[in-house]
Amino acid sequence: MSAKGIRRREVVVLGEPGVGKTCVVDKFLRNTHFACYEVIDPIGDMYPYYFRTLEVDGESERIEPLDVNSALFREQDPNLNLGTFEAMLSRAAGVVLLYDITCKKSYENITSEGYLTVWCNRKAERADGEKYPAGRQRVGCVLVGNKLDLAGEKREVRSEVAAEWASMQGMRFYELDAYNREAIEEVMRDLVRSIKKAERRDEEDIQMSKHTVERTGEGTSQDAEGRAGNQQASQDAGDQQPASSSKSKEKGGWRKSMSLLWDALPRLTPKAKHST
Ligand SMILES: Nc1nc2c(ncn2[C@@H]2O[C@H](COP(=O)(O)OP(=O)(O)OP(=O)(O)O)[C@@H](O)[C@H]2O)c(=O)[nH]1
Ligand SMILES: [Mg+2]
Repeated sequence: MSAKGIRRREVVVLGEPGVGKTCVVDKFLRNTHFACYEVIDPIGDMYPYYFRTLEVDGESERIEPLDVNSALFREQDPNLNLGTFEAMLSRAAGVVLLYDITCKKSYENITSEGYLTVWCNRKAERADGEKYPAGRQRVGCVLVGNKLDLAGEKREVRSEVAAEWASMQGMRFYELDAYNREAIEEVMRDLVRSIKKAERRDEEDIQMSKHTVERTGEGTSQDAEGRAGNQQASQDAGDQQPASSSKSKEKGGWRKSMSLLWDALPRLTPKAKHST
């Protein structure tokens, strides 16, 4: 919370290369037109514009978007300090999962590995040491298909398919293009709502688990709580749930840990997911 009572919301715009992350963020922050897009110096040029304050349901929210390339997490470039990007995902209050409606692969990747990457990097406990009963800290999330202006000739991802996936994860879904600042603002407003809901659910879980411990005089298993939470979340639209309580990057590397997580998560892989 800032001095004036305005809450800071660090949000990550996550997506494959070329989906329009920078254009969307730039439009939101500076209202510049993506046709004039050029590579900008993130410190010298972007820094003065790194946040915008929006009114959301009568409250001022300071939104600080960071754009992150989801391909970085699987490329394993030894020259890259992946920790910086993992920290962004761990810290973020919310995530915009962005894909390009003219590129099926960008949709497939963000709704599988991209989304799992978010969960893998969420915190297991709060700063005060209190563990998240669901296994990981929840995150506000929305799914967004960009480049809607090209839908006529080039669409590769049907909106119904993306909408169904988003609804199964309990998140809102939008299609827009980087020309449309109002639509991007609406996405950010909904993301703030999703963030608030995620925070509320985490708090409720913690209170509930304290209550259970007081009543029974003993703790409950972390795994069992995580699974119970997942079942609840799949029935509860508008709420996302941590993917798994095990962060097993150490054993067998990124691909192996991803596939282990994936196997453990049937609810994240609806059969119709990739039938675009
Ligand atoms: N037609 C159309 N083109 C877009 C839109 N958004 C972005 N583009 C174009 O898509 C290309 C990639 O946009 P970027 O914003 O650089 O994409 P990015 O996701 O930041 O890409 P990386 O930084 O390489 O990961 C640019 O040529 C943009 O002009 C859109 O809504 N419609
Ligand atoms: Mg970019």
